[in-house]
Amino acid sequence: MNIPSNNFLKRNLVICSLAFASSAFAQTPFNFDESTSGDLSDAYLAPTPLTVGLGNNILTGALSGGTNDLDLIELIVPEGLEVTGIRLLDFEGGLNGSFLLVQPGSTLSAAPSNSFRDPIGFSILSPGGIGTDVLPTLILPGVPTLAPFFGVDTLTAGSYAIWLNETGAASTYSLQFETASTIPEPSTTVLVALATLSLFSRRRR
Ligand SMILES: [Ca+2]
Ligand SMILES: [Ca+2]
Repeated sequence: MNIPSNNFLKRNLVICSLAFASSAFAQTPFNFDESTSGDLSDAYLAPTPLTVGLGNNILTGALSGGTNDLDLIELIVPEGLEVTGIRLLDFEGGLNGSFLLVQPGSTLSAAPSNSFRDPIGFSILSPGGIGTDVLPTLILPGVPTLAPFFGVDTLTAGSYAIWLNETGAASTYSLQFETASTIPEPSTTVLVALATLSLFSRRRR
C-alpha cells in the first residue's frame, strides 16, 4: 500500500482545519440600527432576517407606541453557533416596559397570546433591566404567576421569531445577542490530529 508522507498529511490537515474554521465563522456579528437601516418589519409572515455571527450582535431600534409599530425579526443561528444571552444594553420610554417574545420558527402567525405557537417565552424590557441577560428569565405565556421562571440556557442552531411591541408610550431599545461556538477549537483539533500522526510515524519506524 502506498502510504502518504507525513509532510503531505500534515499540510493537508492544516488546510482542512483552516477551511473548516473559516466556513463555520464566516458570518460577522450584525449591528443593525433602525435609524440607519430602516424600520424592522411589521409583517408577521415576513420578519426582518438577521443572522448572528460569533461574538456580540447588536440590535438598536425604536417602537412608536400604540399599534403603529411592531418590530419583528427572524433571528437565524447558523450551525456551529448558539446564542448564549440576550442582554438589554439600553432602554428608554415605554409605559410599563416594552414586550419581547421569542418563539421557534422563521415567522409569526399572529400576535402573541396564551395560545401562541410553541413560545419559548417573553420578557418585559424596562430601564431597570438594563445590563441584564433576559434569556435565562424568559417567562412562558399562560403561566399564572411570574415564578418559577422558564428561561432557557441557549438558543441552538435554527430560526427564531422575535416580537417586539409597545402599546403605550414610544420607546427605544438596544439588545445584544451574545453567541458562542459549539465547535471544538480548530487549534485543539489540529493538535490532536498531529499527535496521532506523530504516534503513527513512530510506530512505523
Ligand atoms: Ca421600529
Ligand atoms: Ca416596525
